[in-house]
Formats: sequence, structure tokens, C-alpha cells
Amino acid sequence: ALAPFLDEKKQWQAGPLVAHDPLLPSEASSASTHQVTSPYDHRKVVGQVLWTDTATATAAVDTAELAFKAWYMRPIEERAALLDRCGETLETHMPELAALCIREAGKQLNDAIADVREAIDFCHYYADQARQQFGKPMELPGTTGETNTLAAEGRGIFVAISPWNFPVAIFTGQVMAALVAGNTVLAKPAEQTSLCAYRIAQLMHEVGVPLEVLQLLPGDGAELGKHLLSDPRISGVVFTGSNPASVAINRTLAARDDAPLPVLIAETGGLNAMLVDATALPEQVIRDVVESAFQSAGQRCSALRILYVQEDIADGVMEALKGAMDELKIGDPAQRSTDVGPVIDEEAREGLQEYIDKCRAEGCILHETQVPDEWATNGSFVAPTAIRLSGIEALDGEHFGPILHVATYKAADADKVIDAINARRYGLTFGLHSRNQQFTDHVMQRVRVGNVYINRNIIGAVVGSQPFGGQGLSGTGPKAGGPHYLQRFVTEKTRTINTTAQGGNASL
Ligand code: UN1
Repeated sequence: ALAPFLDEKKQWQAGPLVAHDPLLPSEASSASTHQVTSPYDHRKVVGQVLWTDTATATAAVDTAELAFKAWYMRPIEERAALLDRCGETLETHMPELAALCIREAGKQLNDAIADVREAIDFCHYYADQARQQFGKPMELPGTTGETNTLAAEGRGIFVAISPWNFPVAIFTGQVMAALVAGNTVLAKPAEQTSLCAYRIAQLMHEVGVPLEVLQLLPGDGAELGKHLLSDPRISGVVFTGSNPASVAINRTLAARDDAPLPVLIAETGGLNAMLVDATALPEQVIRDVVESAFQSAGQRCSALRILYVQEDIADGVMEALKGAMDELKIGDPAQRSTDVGPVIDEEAREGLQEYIDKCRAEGCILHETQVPDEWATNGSFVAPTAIRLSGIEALDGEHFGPILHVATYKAADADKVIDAINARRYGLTFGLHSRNQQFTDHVMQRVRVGNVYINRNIIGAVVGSQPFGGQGLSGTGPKAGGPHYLQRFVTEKTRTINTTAQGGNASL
């Protein structure tokens, strides 16, 4: 079903989806056309995107402001039903979207399908949450002669800034949450995956999301993002991406002279660890480590970056890990049997390769795999690599790719390992492999992260069951796909009625 959409000859086009005509590139405008090339397949051109210039972006804010005046007043059920329809259309277009995701982002087939699946889940989950939480005002305790209720309503215009590693799910999740809560949305997808975002936004418009309520503004993150977030009419930002980008967002918001600042919901990086004690089951550990570190070519903020193995079992685990790494099939992301596809682009590949080369020069490579020759020359591939850490505390920042660091620890030092994890101040995912219940409870209590996984892999959080998001430098919360997420997209209004006043009407 994917084949026709994987056709290399098919050219995709995208540009701003705004309620007025986007300005065409001219000498007077800063709009330009951006060429999208695949991260594999000899970097063939996948399509073209017209970047949004600042005049178009400002006009989109004007539109969103006007549209908000009607949108926040719409009944919850109407907006929730629209989300369900968005979920249904994504489901109908699964093969097309998965194929585009493979071509544009180089995601491996199973990952691309899971990306679309998660987007569908977000639509239905947030629709249900909105019905439950905002469907009718909450009754509050009465005061003498008065009734009180609490209701939620949209904050205003939300800017949604989404990443390239989940070009379908995260883009959709952000947009759906903001819309159902009663906000109008300006979506700024990652430069690398504007085509996926464009196609999804188009489908949403087709099922009834008004064009002026959801506008898509593809473009250069630094420039366009700064322009949008400087506009005092923006009342919220929902962001998933790197910590440096989140610092830039904070600075732009802080430079505004209105206060208080708009709400910022940010999901950022991780330096995620897994602890394996001597009671763990080695075969299961290896499978979970390999998936957590190398699936999606390690390009998940949830991915495993540091493996800590208790020294009594370390030799066996390391040998088995090397063997499992050698089994990984690196290559064509469009094949179901491929384990590791390309990384997002050449810039990413060069950065990761430079780090691996530095580690090799320092003699800390534990194990390297090889990218088959035909693929090494075909795109941005990085070989899954394991690197020995010089100590429990060592680690030099987030390397967003198929790179796993390993260290051993003495049983008596388990708390030191947890303290080192906490001291990094990132707190996204964490894995523990242990069959010692007391130790598990202790670690669970001590570790400061958002998602703890016990005796399994640490990726692939399920919408509704495993709400996703971290602590500290990993994000502001609340967790996406969880029961508290929508709360940050709304503002609250109480209603107090004097039921004893002359002509008072208790049933108002
Ligand atoms: C991200 O990688 O940017 O649990 C966040 C998971 C995914 C991670 C998404 N929900 O693996």
C-alpha cells in the first residue's frame, strides 16, 4: 500500500497554509523556496517548500486573532468531534503519510507507521479528555446564598513548534491539544519535515478544521520563530525540540515587554540511563538495550544514552551487547526488516561522526558496527556505536543518534549512579533491569525522571497509558498524552451567582 507513495518521482509541494494568499517570493519579500532532499536514496529531491516570510506570518497572526473570537465560544463537543474526524482521516491516509515520513525524514518503516498510529491516538485521546474535563463547568462548594462553578476556555493564539523526529505524532498532538482547548494555532514544523506537516494540515482542513483556526507556517526556525514569538498577541507556545532551541525561545519571550509571559509547554532533551543489576535477565537486557539505544537511529529524546551495568555481570553483558550490535541490519528505511535507517541529515551525521572519531582517538570505543558500503555512499548513515565512559559521572552532552555509552558500577555504588543521573539535571526516561523488589522500590523513589521503565525498553510511550514528559532540563510538563496536558492550554473562569437577590434565578 505504501509503494505508490514511495515513488521517487513523486514531488511534494508545500508552503504556508494561511487564510489569506501567502506572498510569493519576490525581491521585496523574504520568502524563499526550500528544497527537501531525502536523508537516503542518494539524497533525491522529495519536494519543495515555500518558506513563510515575516509579512505573511504577521498577517497569519491577524487572522488567528480574529478567528479566536469565535473559536473559544464553540461548544466543546463540536471541537472534540472535529478531533475524532482528524484521527479518522489520518487513519485513512496511513500509507501515504508513512511513506512520506520515510522519504522525508528517513524513518524506518515500522517507526513511520508507529508515528502515524500515535498521531491518531492523540486525536482521539485529546477529544475524550476535552469532553471529560471541559464538557461542563465543574461544581464548586456553594457560598452563602451563592452557587459557584469553574469552567475552562482557550487562552488565545498558540504557536506550536514541532520536531523532525516525530513529524506526524508530535506535530499532530500539539495542534490537537491546542485546538480542542479552544485556541487558534500557528504551527511551525521543523525545517526538515515541512512536507509531512503540510499534508497533515491539509487533511485536517479537509475534514473541517477552519483554515483560519489552524494555519501552517513552514520556515526557518530561528528567524520565523523569533518573529512570531515576539508578537504580543501570542498567548502560548508548545514546543518539542532541543535545549538550545528552548533557550532561544525563552530569550525571545523574555524580551517582550508584556508581562506575565505567555505559557510555554516545552519538551526537550534527555540524557537517559538504564541501570542493570546482577539479578537481571541478560537476554532480555540486551534486547531492551539495543532497541532503546538504536531503534529510530537513536533519534528519540527518550532513547537510551548511558547503560550502567553492575560489574559482577558486566563481562557477559558487554560480550552479548557486541554480538547483538553486529546483528543490526543497517540500510533501507523502507524495508520492514531494517533495524537502523539514516539520521536526519548531513549536518547531524557529521556531528555524530565527529564525536565517534574523537572517542576512537581517545581509545574509548567499546564496539563499532559498519554501515554497508552501498548505504554509506547513499545517504546520512551513522553506524551504531558503543562508547566506554571513563567514570560514572562522565558524559559530554546529548548526542542525538545511534550512540550508546556504557559504564560499570559496584553494587555498593548504586546510589552514586542514581545521584550522577540526577546531577545531570535532565530527567526524561530511565530504565531499571532488576528482579530485586526492594532495590527497585528504592531506585524508583530516588531517581528524578519523568518516565521510569522496569524490566523493559525505555522508548515508545503509549498515549493515555504512559504519559510522556520529563523533569528538570527535560521539560516543563505536563506530560503529553496524559490527563493533565490539556490543562495548560486553557485559562479558567469562575461563575458565582447570587441566588438570593431580588429576582435571583437559582437555575441560571
Ligand atoms: C521525542 O523523541 O521527541 O516514548 C519524544 C517515546 C516517544 C518520544 C517522543 N514518545 O519514545
